[in-house]
Amino acid sequence: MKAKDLLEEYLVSGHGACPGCAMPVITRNSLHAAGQNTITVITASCLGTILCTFPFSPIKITTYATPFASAAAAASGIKAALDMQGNTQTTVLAIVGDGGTFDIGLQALSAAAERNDDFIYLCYDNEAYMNTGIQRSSATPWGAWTTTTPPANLKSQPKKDIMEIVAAHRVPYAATASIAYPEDFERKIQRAKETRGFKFIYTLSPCPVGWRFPSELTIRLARLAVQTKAFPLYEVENGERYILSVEPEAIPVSEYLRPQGRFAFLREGDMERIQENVEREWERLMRRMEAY
Ligand SMILES: Cc1ncc(C[n+]2csc(CCOP(=O)(O)OP(=O)(O)O)c2C)c(N)n1
Ligand SMILES: [Mg+2]
Repeated sequence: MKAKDLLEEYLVSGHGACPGCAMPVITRNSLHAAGQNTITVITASCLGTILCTFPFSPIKITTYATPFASAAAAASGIKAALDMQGNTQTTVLAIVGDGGTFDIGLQALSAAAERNDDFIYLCYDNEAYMNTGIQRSSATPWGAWTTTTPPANLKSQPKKDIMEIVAAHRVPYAATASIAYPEDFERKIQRAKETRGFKFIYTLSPCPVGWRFPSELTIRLARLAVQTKAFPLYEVENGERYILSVEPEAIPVSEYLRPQGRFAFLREGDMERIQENVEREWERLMRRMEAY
C-alpha cells in the first residue's frame, strides 16, 4: 500500500447515510486499502443512495451503478474492458448488500467465481433489504423481526451460509472482515488486491434503523458479533485452507442480541437455541480449520 493512499480519503463528508450506519466506515476502509486506482461497482441498495445523490457524490473513485442482480457481471465486464486496454493495474471492487449478494445477485456472483474473474467482491451484510424498508432476506438471522417477519411470524429459517457457498467455488481468496477490527479489515482488502482471480470479502454492517439499536452502538455491536462467535473472522485460501484471524472471547450471544430491538420478540428458550446454533457453527468452522 502506498503511504499516499493511507492519508488520502476517497469517501468525503456529505454522504447520505443514516447516523450510525456502518457503510461509510466499510466503504472508507476498503478504499483506503484498495487505493486511488480503483473502480467500484454498486447496485440498488442503501449504498447506492448514500453514494449516488445526483448531481453530487461523496466518493472520489470512479463508480459504476448497475441494476440489482448484476454487480458481479458488471464487474467482470469492467475487468475485461480494462484487460482489452492493457490495463492490469486498476482494481475492480464491487460493493454489494446482502440482498444483492445472497439473493438476487447470486447467479452472477457464482458465474464470476466459477470463471475466476479477477476482481474483489465485497458483500456488506446488514441482514435485510434495508433500502426498501427492512424486508427479510436470506441473510436475515433466525428469530429476527423485519417488516415481512412481524412478531407473530419471526424469521424461521437460518441465515444462508454465503462463505461456504463461495468457498465451494474454490476461489483463491475469501475472508470475513469487521469494522471493529479495522487493521485486519484493511489487510484483507490489501491481500485481495494482491491476489489474482476472484476474491470475496464478507463483512457485517450493523444497521441502527433496521436492527433497532441506538446509533452510537454500531462499532460495539460489530465487535460483539465477533467476540460472541456470531460472526467469526477468518480467511479461506483456495476454498480449502481456513485460517482464523481473531480468537473470540466466547461471550454469550445474548450480549450481542439484547441491545437490538429486532430480537425483542424472542420466546422462552429461543436465546438458548440461538446459542446452541452459534456453538454448532463454530465447531463446524473449527473442524474446517483442523482439516487442512
Ligand atoms: C430488480 C429490482 N428489484 C427490486 C428493487 C428494489 N430495491 C432497491 S434497493 C433494494 C434493497 C437492497 O437490499 P440489499 O442488497 O441488502 O442492500 P441494502 O438496501 O440493505 O443496503 C430493493 C429491493 C430494484 N431496485 N431492482
Ligand atoms: Mg441489506
